[in-house]
Amino acid sequence: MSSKPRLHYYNGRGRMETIRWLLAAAGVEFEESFVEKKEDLTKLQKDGSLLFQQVPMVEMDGMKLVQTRAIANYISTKYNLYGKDLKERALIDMYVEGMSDLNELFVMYEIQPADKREQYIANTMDKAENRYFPVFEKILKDHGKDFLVGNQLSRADVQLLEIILMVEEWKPDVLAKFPLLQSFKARISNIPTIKKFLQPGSQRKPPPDDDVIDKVMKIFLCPAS
Ligand code: GSN
Repeated sequence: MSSKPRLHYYNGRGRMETIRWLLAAAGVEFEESFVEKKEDLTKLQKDGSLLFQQVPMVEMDGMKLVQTRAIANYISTKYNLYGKDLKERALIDMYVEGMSDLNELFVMYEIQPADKREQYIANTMDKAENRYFPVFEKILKDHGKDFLVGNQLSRADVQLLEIILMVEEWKPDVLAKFPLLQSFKARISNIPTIKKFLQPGSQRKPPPDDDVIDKVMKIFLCPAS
């Protein structure tokens, strides 16, 4: 039997992408079972695999883990991406919760009606540029180290890089005003496990296209027939 974690989700970013990033950063190989249609979700729900009838779900270490935050916390703790003490962990939690709020806007993009998407993304970019990125630029400046917290890689660094790259897909020059975020991006992208994840052919998912959005709508939003 395989001992690799198995990720159950649709073949797109959504809430699972951060989990993929954290495992990849930790150098952990994983397998994926894609929920392709409503029946795949119904099957997982009926066989009792999903505590709250929802994905993401990750099978690892003999558990069927659900709830994105709980999964990310477990992986971060297990692979030493969660700071060296309680205070570092508190900082990481604050930073990561801010990133999650921004990330959630991208997750929700996938369920916006077509005629609302342009305005929705403009609002999201405004939040990134004027609320969140200035905060992380300042944190790097005040801390004066290579990483957001302490002196070693944490989930905060991994999740910030994930979100920077996502925002850049919509606005390539978004870091122009943020020199420390530019050097942070270069530095963290160059960590071998992360560099590998950024190569084509990795399990990193592309931005959602119309097909993925259509599939997500059919699996999660349409009532079962
Ligand atoms: O963060 C979490 O894992 C949960 N608090 C929310 C998970 C969730 O909303 N899952 C949806 C899929 S949309 N994005 O991940 C889901 O599985 N819905 C199916 C249902 O029947 O509720």
